[in-house]
Amino acid sequence: LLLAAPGATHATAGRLAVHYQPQVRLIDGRLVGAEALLRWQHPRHGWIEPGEFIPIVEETGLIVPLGEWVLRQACAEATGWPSSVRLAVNLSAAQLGRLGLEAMVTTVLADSGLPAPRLELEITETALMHDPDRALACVQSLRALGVGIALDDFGTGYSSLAQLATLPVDTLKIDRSFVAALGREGGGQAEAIVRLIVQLARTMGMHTLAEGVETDRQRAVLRACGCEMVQGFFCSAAVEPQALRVLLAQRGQGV
Ligand code: G
Ligand code: G
Ligand code: MN
Ligand code: NA
Repeated sequence: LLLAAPGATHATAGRLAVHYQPQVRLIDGRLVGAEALLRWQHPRHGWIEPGEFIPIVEETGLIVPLGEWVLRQACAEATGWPSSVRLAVNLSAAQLGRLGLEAMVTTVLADSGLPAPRLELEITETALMHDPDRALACVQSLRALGVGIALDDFGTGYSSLAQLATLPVDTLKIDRSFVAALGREGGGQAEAIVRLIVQLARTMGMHTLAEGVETDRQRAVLRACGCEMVQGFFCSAAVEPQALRVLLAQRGQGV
């Protein structure tokens, strides 16, 4: 993996690339954003999903330079998108705890020319709870730059409602485990939870985005629940930058 890292030239390690998964607004089907997702193209094993290597990268601390590289790539790419399309980038817990994150984000935005409000940084509930005070200060400083904050995998962590109320979060990303159960036998409980999350988000002035939407049935239930945006295989898997540009040209006016 080290040999696949940016700047390395070892021929057999393959290369890292950033792919983009569309985020679609339910009321009009418009493509309103895209999440940057790291991919490792291995010469023999093909595309390797980050779930398989991000944990290792986090253990070694390599996630800090790699995370910066992803942000740079993605911000540069997003400057070519219509201004109505936002870019979402994942931050790991290790990045969140580091001094200098705010300066790094400021520099990358300035270098790319991407306006801060077009960037949304995704933080998992778990990463926030690791050191809540520090995370809160960090999130506040990022928001002061004008960057949006999304709470990733929401509903799977243990953040209390009191903590949520103090967090300056723009978007709740409803975890795919709830979405997977929607429209299925016994999916009523998941639907009730989704409704509660949407209500909670509204009360706190946050947007809602459901992840892992795979079927039209799920999309319809989510819409009925008042969820604003969806992301998942039903709309599109993460695609290469060029393919996203094609989607934006074709479907930017409605999917
Ligand atoms: O694409 P896949 O489902 O395999 O992604 C698995 C996990 O890897 C997801 O939780 C996703 O948030 C994370 N991930 C993907 N790209 C990045 C990245 O650039 N930085 C960080 N920190 N996590 C990422
Ligand atoms: O945790 P995070 O949301 O950052 O992870 C995003 C990952 O989820 C991506 O790596 C992508 O491969 C995966 N993913 C995207 N859409 C779907 C989907 O509809 N179903 C499932 N099971 N996984 C998805
Ligand atoms: Mn994410
Ligand atoms: Na997620």
